[in-house]
Amino acid sequence: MERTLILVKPDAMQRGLAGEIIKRFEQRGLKIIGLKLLRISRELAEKHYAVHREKPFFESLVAYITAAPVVALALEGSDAVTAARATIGATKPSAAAAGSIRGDYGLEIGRNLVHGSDSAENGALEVANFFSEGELCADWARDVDPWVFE
Ligand code: DAT
Ligand code: MG
Repeated sequence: MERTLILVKPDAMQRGLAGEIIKRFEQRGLKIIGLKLLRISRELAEKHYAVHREKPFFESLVAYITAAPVVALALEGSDAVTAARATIGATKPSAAAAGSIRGDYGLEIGRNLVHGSDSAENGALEVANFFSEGELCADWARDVDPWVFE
């Protein structure tokens, strides 16, 4: 089972889309093992987006992700990273497929509503950056699991 970190970004929070966004991952069958509301600190934002540190958009990216509280979700499932990124849609919302979160609710790259980890390795690292082990319910089994996971 893979883990992925999802962030409902500040624009989605301001627009009242947190429930809608969480619902889509839940309905897909991904298992919620962590969920919280937090205001991302500058320090955590810089760590989370460290790979983009040298990019021209880094400062605006940090300002955006720290501008309002976010909902952080830790999800688990088979192929969770790929599945979640398909549900999220392409980075640039104007080009994201209709039916994806970004394709249904977004237009601009700097207001793309949601984050999802890009590899299984980063999924595990990012979940650990946002949740302590004690904050995760890592071992709960859903009655429906045999009907979601073969
Ligand atoms: P994703 O969020 O789809 O994984 P990413 O990891 O490449 O995309 O980039 C992280 C965020 O940085 C992305 O959600 C929006 C912003 N971003 C990426 N490329 C950008 C660009 N060319 N101009 C402005 N913002 C950009
Ligand atoms: Mg990314």
